[in-house]
Amino acid sequence: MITRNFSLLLGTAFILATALLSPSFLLATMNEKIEISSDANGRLMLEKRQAEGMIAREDRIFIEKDGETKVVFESEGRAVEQVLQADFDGNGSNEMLIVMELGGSADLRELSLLQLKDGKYQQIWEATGFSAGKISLSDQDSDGCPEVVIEYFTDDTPPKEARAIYSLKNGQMTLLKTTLTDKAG
Ligand SMILES: [Ca+2]
Ligand SMILES: [Ca+2]
Repeated sequence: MITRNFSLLLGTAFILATALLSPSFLLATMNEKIEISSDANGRLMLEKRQAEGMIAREDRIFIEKDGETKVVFESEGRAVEQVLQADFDGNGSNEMLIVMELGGSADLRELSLLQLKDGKYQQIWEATGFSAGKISLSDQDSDGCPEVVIEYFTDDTPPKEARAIYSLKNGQMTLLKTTLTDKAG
Protein backbone atom coordinates (compact mmCIF):
# COMPACT_ATOMS: atom_id res chain seq x y z
CA MET A 1 0.00 0.00 0.00
CA ILE A 2 2.77 2.40 1.00
CA THR A 3 4.74 1.53 -2.12
CA ARG A 4 1.75 2.18 -4.34
CA ASN A 5 1.13 5.58 -2.77
CA PHE A 6 4.78 6.43 -3.21
CA SER A 7 4.73 5.56 -6.91
CA LEU A 8 1.53 7.60 -7.29
CA LEU A 9 3.33 10.52 -5.67
CA LEU A 10 6.29 10.06 -8.00
CA GLY A 11 3.92 9.97 -10.94
CA THR A 12 2.25 13.23 -9.83
CA ALA A 13 5.64 14.87 -9.33
CA PHE A 14 6.68 13.78 -12.81
CA ILE A 15 3.51 15.23 -14.39
CA LEU A 16 4.02 18.48 -12.47
CA ALA A 17 7.65 18.73 -13.54
CA THR A 18 6.68 18.08 -17.16
CA ALA A 19 4.01 20.79 -17.00
CA LEU A 20 6.43 23.29 -15.47
CA LEU A 21 9.09 22.64 -18.09
CA SER A 22 6.78 22.49 -21.08
CA PRO A 23 6.88 25.40 -23.56
CA SER A 24 3.21 26.22 -22.93
CA PHE A 25 4.02 27.06 -19.31
CA LEU A 26 6.99 29.23 -20.29
CA LEU A 27 4.77 31.10 -22.72
CA ALA A 28 2.54 32.09 -19.79
CA THR A 29 5.03 34.93 -19.34
CA MET A 30 3.11 37.91 -20.64
CA ASN A 31 4.48 39.87 -23.55
CA GLU A 32 1.71 41.53 -25.48
CA LYS A 33 2.05 44.41 -27.93
CA ILE A 34 -0.88 46.70 -28.68
CA GLU A 35 -0.98 49.58 -31.18
CA ILE A 36 -2.30 52.74 -29.48
CA SER A 37 -2.24 55.01 -32.52
CA SER A 38 -0.47 55.58 -35.79
CA ASP A 39 0.43 58.77 -37.67
CA ALA A 40 3.26 60.39 -39.63
CA ASN A 41 5.47 60.29 -36.51
CA GLY A 42 5.18 56.51 -36.37
CA ARG A 43 3.23 53.86 -34.53
CA LEU A 44 2.69 54.37 -30.82
CA MET A 45 2.81 50.97 -29.16
CA LEU A 46 2.10 49.60 -25.70
CA GLU A 47 4.03 46.53 -24.68
CA LYS A 48 2.67 44.73 -21.62
CA ARG A 49 5.40 42.71 -19.98
CA GLN A 50 5.40 40.46 -16.97
CA ALA A 51 8.25 38.16 -16.06
CA GLU A 52 7.52 34.55 -15.22
CA GLY A 53 6.25 34.14 -11.65
CA MET A 54 6.29 37.89 -11.00
CA ILE A 55 3.37 40.14 -10.04
CA ALA A 56 5.05 43.42 -11.05
CA ARG A 57 4.52 44.59 -14.59
CA GLU A 58 7.30 46.11 -16.65
CA ASP A 59 5.20 47.72 -19.37
CA ARG A 60 6.66 50.04 -21.99
CA ILE A 61 5.28 52.61 -24.36
CA PHE A 62 7.35 53.14 -27.47
CA ILE A 63 7.27 54.70 -30.92
CA GLU A 64 8.07 52.50 -33.89
CA LYS A 65 9.21 54.20 -37.08
CA ASP A 66 11.25 52.96 -40.06
CA GLY A 67 12.22 49.85 -38.11
CA GLU A 68 13.51 51.92 -35.19
CA THR A 69 12.12 51.79 -31.68
CA LYS A 70 12.12 54.70 -29.27
CA VAL A 71 10.95 54.03 -25.70
CA VAL A 72 8.97 56.98 -24.31
CA PHE A 73 7.73 55.52 -21.01
CA GLU A 74 8.50 52.64 -18.66
CA SER A 75 5.91 51.62 -16.04
CA GLU A 76 8.42 50.46 -13.38
CA GLY A 77 6.26 47.79 -11.78
CA ARG A 78 2.88 49.34 -12.55
CA ALA A 79 0.37 47.97 -15.05
CA VAL A 80 -0.57 50.35 -17.87
CA GLU A 81 -4.34 50.23 -18.21
CA GLN A 82 -5.09 53.10 -20.61
CA VAL A 83 -3.18 55.54 -22.82
CA LEU A 84 -5.25 58.59 -23.74
CA GLN A 85 -3.96 61.03 -26.33
CA ALA A 86 -5.45 64.52 -26.57
CA ASP A 87 -4.43 68.14 -26.88
CA PHE A 88 -5.12 69.06 -23.26
CA ASP A 89 -3.82 72.65 -23.49
CA GLY A 90 -4.61 73.51 -27.11
CA ASN A 91 -0.96 74.08 -28.06
CA GLY A 92 -1.41 72.06 -31.25
CA SER A 93 0.26 68.82 -30.15
CA ASN A 94 -1.21 65.89 -28.27
CA GLU A 95 -0.23 65.06 -24.74
CA MET A 96 -0.29 61.48 -23.51
CA LEU A 97 -2.18 60.54 -20.35
CA ILE A 98 -1.07 57.18 -18.99
CA VAL A 99 -3.40 55.43 -16.55
CA MET A 100 -1.80 52.74 -14.43
CA GLU A 101 -3.01 50.20 -11.88
CA LEU A 102 -1.00 49.85 -8.70
CA GLY A 103 -2.79 46.69 -7.58
CA GLY A 104 -3.44 45.95 -3.91
CA SER A 105 -6.74 45.88 -2.05
CA ALA A 106 -7.51 49.59 -2.60
CA ASP A 107 -7.17 49.07 -6.39
CA LEU A 108 -5.36 52.40 -6.74
CA ARG A 109 -4.70 54.23 -9.97
CA GLU A 110 -1.69 56.33 -10.84
CA LEU A 111 -1.70 58.89 -13.64
CA SER A 112 1.20 60.28 -15.60
CA LEU A 113 0.93 63.07 -18.18
CA LEU A 114 3.58 63.31 -20.87
CA GLN A 115 4.02 66.37 -23.07
CA LEU A 116 6.07 66.70 -26.19
CA LYS A 117 8.95 69.13 -25.53
CA ASP A 118 11.71 69.66 -28.09
CA GLY A 119 10.57 66.50 -29.88
CA LYS A 120 10.71 64.36 -26.73
CA TYR A 121 7.97 63.19 -24.38
CA GLN A 122 8.54 64.46 -20.86
CA GLN A 123 6.47 63.84 -17.77
CA ILE A 124 4.86 67.09 -16.61
CA TRP A 125 2.41 65.69 -14.03
CA GLU A 126 1.86 62.65 -11.89
CA ALA A 127 -0.98 61.83 -9.49
CA THR A 128 -1.81 58.79 -7.44
CA GLY A 129 -4.27 57.24 -5.01
CA PHE A 130 -7.62 57.07 -6.82
CA SER A 131 -9.28 53.95 -5.45
CA ALA A 132 -11.03 51.99 -8.24
CA GLY A 133 -10.55 55.11 -10.37
CA LYS A 134 -12.29 55.44 -13.74
CA ILE A 135 -10.67 58.02 -15.98
CA SER A 136 -12.36 59.82 -18.85
CA LEU A 137 -11.82 63.01 -20.86
CA SER A 138 -14.40 65.72 -21.42
CA ASP A 139 -14.42 69.48 -21.85
CA GLN A 140 -15.79 70.68 -18.51
CA ASP A 141 -15.21 74.44 -18.94
CA SER A 142 -16.11 74.71 -22.65
CA ASP A 143 -12.74 76.08 -23.81
CA GLY A 144 -12.34 73.40 -26.48
CA CYS A 145 -9.73 71.39 -24.54
CA PRO A 146 -10.59 68.25 -22.60
CA GLU A 147 -10.24 67.96 -18.84
CA VAL A 148 -9.29 64.77 -17.02
CA VAL A 149 -12.28 63.45 -15.07
CA ILE A 150 -11.58 60.86 -12.37
CA GLU A 151 -14.41 58.95 -10.67
CA TYR A 152 -13.11 57.19 -7.57
CA PHE A 153 -13.78 56.17 -3.98
CA THR A 154 -12.50 58.27 -1.07
CA ASP A 155 -10.60 56.66 1.81
CA ASP A 156 -13.44 57.46 4.26
CA THR A 157 -15.11 54.61 6.16
CA PRO A 158 -17.29 53.67 4.42
CA PRO A 159 -15.78 55.00 1.18
CA LYS A 160 -17.68 57.71 -0.68
CA GLU A 161 -18.00 58.17 -4.43
CA ALA A 162 -16.17 61.25 -5.63
CA ARG A 163 -15.16 63.00 -8.83
CA ALA A 164 -12.00 65.03 -9.40
CA ILE A 165 -11.48 67.25 -12.43
CA TYR A 166 -8.00 68.25 -13.55
CA SER A 167 -7.19 70.78 -16.26
CA LEU A 168 -3.94 71.61 -18.07
CA LYS A 169 -3.48 75.38 -18.33
CA ASN A 170 -0.27 77.33 -18.96
CA GLY A 171 1.83 74.18 -18.70
CA GLN A 172 0.40 73.32 -15.25
CA MET A 173 -2.02 70.54 -14.40
CA THR A 174 -4.37 71.91 -11.74
CA LEU A 175 -7.26 70.46 -9.79
CA LEU A 176 -10.37 72.37 -10.89
CA LYS A 177 -12.64 70.74 -8.32
CA THR A 178 -13.45 67.66 -6.30
CA THR A 179 -17.08 66.79 -5.67
CA LEU A 180 -18.77 64.01 -3.74
CA THR A 181 -21.13 62.20 -6.06
CA ASP A 182 -22.44 59.73 -3.51
CA LYS A 183 -26.21 59.67 -3.83
CA ALA A 184 -26.70 57.38 -0.85
CA GLY A 185 -24.84 59.69 1.55
CA1 LIG B 1 -1.03 69.98 -26.17
CA1 LIG C 1 -11.64 72.45 -21.05
